[in-house]
Amino acid sequence: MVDSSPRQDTDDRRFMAAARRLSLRHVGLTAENPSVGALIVQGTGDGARIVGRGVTALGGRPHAERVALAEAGAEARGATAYVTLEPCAHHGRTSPCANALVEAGVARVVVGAPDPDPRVNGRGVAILRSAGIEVRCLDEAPEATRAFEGFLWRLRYGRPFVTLKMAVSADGAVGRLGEERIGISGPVANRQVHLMRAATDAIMIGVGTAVADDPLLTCRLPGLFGRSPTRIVVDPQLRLPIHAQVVRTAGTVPTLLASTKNPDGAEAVPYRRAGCRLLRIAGYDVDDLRRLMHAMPSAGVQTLMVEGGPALANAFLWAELVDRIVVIRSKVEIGEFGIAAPAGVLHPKGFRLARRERFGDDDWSEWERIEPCSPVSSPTSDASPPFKP
Ligand code: AOF
Ligand code: ZN
Repeated sequence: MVDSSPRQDTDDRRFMAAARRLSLRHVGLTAENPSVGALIVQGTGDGARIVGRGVTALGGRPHAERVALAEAGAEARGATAYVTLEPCAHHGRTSPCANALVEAGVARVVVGAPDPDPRVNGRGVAILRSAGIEVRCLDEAPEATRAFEGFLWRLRYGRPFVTLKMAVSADGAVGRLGEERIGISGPVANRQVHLMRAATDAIMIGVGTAVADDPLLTCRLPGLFGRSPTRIVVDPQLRLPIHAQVVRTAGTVPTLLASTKNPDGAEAVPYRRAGCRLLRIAGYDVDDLRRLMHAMPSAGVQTLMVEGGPALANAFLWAELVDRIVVIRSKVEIGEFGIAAPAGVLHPKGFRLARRERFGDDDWSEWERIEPCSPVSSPTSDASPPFKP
């Protein structure tokens, strides 16, 4: 790392934070490509001026640096570029971003996080340095990678980044036995959940929740319906009612059923006719869940929200497949026949509190995994308990 003066350090952190905010705009909209932010800045301190800004374009191309350099034009010469991810070093539809920065005459590049893509992986920084450009790689803070954690998880672990979300009543319940959906979280927290859905590739629930609650699982914030993620129902025996909301709307919002049944078999036909896709699972123990997770990237899923059912939640926790837990504690009391929240959600072990907010009457806390997860893993052969979705 290149030493930098305190003043330069202040500039670097300030502009990197701005580049990160910019990158959030296209999260979930750049296919398997990460949403990257780039700023081109002339001058320092009070005299600093942003002359170019870019975020990875919708669909993943052009890359952020290209967009920012195009805006900066000749003003890129001698400037500092802030990029949230190491500039690429491979030839795609265009030449590498690292070369584009060199050609534009940028003097300094500040990088927010290394790119683990084997085609890049340090080569981007090497191209810059060998052209005499000063490169500073900022220490990787948790917020550094938030905009592209799904991309990182696909490359590092071969599975999506998994967020487990649960609304828990004041008396520790997630619902009431034998009853349909009970509103536990309030409207303000619910809007936050819908915002999370808009930035997520897929939501997963178990068939038990799909039958009991008949949820729609879309993003219903004004103007954001089109950002609704793929709905995935773990339904080993295909017992989801054909008139369930997720099936009826499968023509407009992608719906995937994970089932042990033959996707081409007779039982699958009505679901397929309704527009659902079927993904075959061998069974429904924890190893099958791991296998299912490893099949997700090729189904276009790099970020996954697990939204339903204590059984599914427990299975994910048991399998150590949870990367972030979002717990919404409400003041509502469920009382008799309450379905207890998983202990791993009430007292997350191996997680640290990363964020805490008050949304309306609800307490919202986000817990992030402390230990890195195991490397790209195939499922273990240890016997693991089955889960009943
Ligand atoms: C950058 N800037 O804005 C993004 C980058 O399929 P391609 O050719 O678009 O390359 C995808 C790879 O490029 C992706 O895996 C990641 O390594 C990098 N993404 N790189 O310089 C960007 N989005
Ligand atoms: Zn690039």
